[in-house]
Amino acid sequence: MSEVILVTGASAGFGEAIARLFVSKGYRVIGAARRQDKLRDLAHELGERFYPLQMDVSDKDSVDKALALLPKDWSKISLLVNNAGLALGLDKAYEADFKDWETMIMTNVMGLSYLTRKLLPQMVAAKEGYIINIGSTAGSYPYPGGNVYGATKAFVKQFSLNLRADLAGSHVRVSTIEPGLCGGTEFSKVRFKGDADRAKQVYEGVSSLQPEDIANAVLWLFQQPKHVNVNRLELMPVSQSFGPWHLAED
Ligand code: NDP
Ligand code: 8X3
Repeated sequence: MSEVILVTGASAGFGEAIARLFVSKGYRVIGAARRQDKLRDLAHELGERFYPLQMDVSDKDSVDKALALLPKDWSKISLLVNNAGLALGLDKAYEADFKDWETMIMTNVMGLSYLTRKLLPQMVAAKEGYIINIGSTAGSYPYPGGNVYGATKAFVKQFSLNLRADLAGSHVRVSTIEPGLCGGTEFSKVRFKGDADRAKQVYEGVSSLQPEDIANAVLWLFQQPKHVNVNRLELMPVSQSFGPWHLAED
């Protein structure tokens, strides 16, 4: 039986690309997300090496119940990819919607923490396993309107480093992948609440990263020798770079 990876947010974007790539390489993939229809379509396409698992990562009960439903031969997970996440809005902090902040924190911070806490004990007991968390350049570099989204991704980065400290000697690996601008996903459509035109403008005229680039990074990390731990992997499209200091007039 081939190794099992669990990827959250498998119904779109990075998660879907990760599922496709790992199945094509012979692994078995549990794909988790809320939208069952999307997971079913993917299961239809990918066949018996893909196991669709409906869950809302922001709801601990939903995570617990979904994981409890896994058949025994799918329950030893070699790699957890905490990918489910979202940005909502691009408003300044003094104008942003509290509900959006709560949803981002519950999904990007608590969702990732629930899955990690649930699956770590079996990895520690087995003295092997790997957790790859999807952070973002937004967790390192601030931008206007990035307020809580960027802060949730800073959490992802620091939580992952702190996990490394707790897991020393356990042989369990932890990495963060921190991508910059990446097109070909639903990310901006979700951020702009379904405004497809505004979402499209984000990527116009730029060769942005693509979901397959992130999937390749996940596979590369997973296939490194077991004594190697890449702590952080930051990726940007070549056309993305840094802004100068911003000085506001008094
Ligand atoms: P998409 O919007 O295309 O995909 C997000 C996935 O997360 C979907 O499958 C969605 O599934 C799932 N998801 C969202 N909320 C929940 C929830 N509560 N429970 C379970 N699943 C959930 O975005 P991307 O693929 O672009 O983003 C994936 C990750 O990468 C995110 O964490 C994002 O912050 C990060 N990222 C994205 C970048 C980009 O430029 N695109 C750059 C850097 C990081 P469903 O709606 O079916 O539940
Ligand atoms: C997504 C990249 O720059 O839109 O994490 O925040 S960005």
